[in-house]
Amino acid sequence: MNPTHMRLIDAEPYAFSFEPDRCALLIIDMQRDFLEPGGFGEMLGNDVSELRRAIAPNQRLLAAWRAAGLRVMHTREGHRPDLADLPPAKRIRGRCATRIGDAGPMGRILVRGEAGHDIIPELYPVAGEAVVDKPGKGAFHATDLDAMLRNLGITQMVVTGVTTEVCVNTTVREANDRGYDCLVPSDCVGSYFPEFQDAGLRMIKAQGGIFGWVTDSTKVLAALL
Ligand code: C5J
Repeated sequence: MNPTHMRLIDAEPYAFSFEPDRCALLIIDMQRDFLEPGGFGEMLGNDVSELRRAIAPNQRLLAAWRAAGLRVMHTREGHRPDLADLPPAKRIRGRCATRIGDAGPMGRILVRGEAGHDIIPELYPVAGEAVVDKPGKGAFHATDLDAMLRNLGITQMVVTGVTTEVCVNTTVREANDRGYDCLVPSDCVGSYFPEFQDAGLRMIKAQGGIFGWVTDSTKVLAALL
């Protein structure tokens, strides 16, 4: 593929003008803490198997994106080992018996450097792919993501990962306010709640694409050939 050639991707509410050399694949929080038993997601009472259906489509998209030589970035939600970047309100939210920073089966919950904080092996970053550690739900809050994107000339993103209504939605909204165009492939994002999966995607594409565009991974893959 010629990365300088714009191509149209079938999407809702209308076709997305894909400019490969200006577009990053941003994979949000595909971490063991959210996708494997014993982590933060399960601690909050969720069934992690709901999220795991997004793994295979992400693997196919990531492989094609890498093969096309395009830019990939990953994010991880988590906190410093001393928890100095963890707002007390976030630590006690949910009033769970086990909290962020406590010991769990995959190490301290949502703490950087612990096994559970790491990205799942199926989507593990390779050399040259930026990994953005974020303390919040949005990938722009308290990170250097915006600076990296601007310095690299990135103006649009294909955003995938988990969860649809929390970190994916927050990031797409933050990106939109900063002037980036975001395309979300519905099969590459996941929610613990089917109704939030649906609503989270509808909120992005409603009102003429108020936050961005929604498609599915087969249409993005077709544009990468
Ligand atoms: C949540 C996330 N759901 N990555 N984080 O707490 O969506």
